Amino acid sequence: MIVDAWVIQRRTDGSEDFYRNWDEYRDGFGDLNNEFWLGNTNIHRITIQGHYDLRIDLEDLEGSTRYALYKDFSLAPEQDYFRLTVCQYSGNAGDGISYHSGYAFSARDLDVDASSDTHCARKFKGAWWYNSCHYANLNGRYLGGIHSSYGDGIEWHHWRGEYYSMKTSVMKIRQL
Ligand SMILES: [Ca+2]
Repeated sequence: MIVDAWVIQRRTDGSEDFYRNWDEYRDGFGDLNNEFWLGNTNIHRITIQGHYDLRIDLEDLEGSTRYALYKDFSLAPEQDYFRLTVCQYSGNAGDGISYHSGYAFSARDLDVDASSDTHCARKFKGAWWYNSCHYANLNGRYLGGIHSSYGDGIEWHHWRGEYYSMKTSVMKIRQL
């Protein structure tokens, strides 16, 4: 049986800058063997082929791991700002992503989030399907554990909160 599976994001060591513009997130960037974003156009094209699960694996600096799993992951086309859809959380990390389902993708140079008075991508130094603003910021700065700035690291609200940046984040999709 051939399993159609893709890693769409990986953070491991801070070697890649993730504070980037819309076009770079659209087209993808980084090193496929290490840190990268696969690209929103690529992800959109993959996810319109069928039903995809999203699995997020997180690791903190103490070596603890957590995961979150969602069904029916898809991204809308670019003209709809790569709007996110996910359903049915399961896992042990807590549900950091349902809050972002239905929202457009914002980047450093494009604010299409749900907050009228905040440019969430700039405030939190990432690019994401920001609502107003986030319960997860996996494209934030690689800050390596506890940090004093608020919410701009690789954050996962329901596990380590907004002052702890993950050691590792991997986002994978898989067609069932
Ligand atoms: Ca805004």
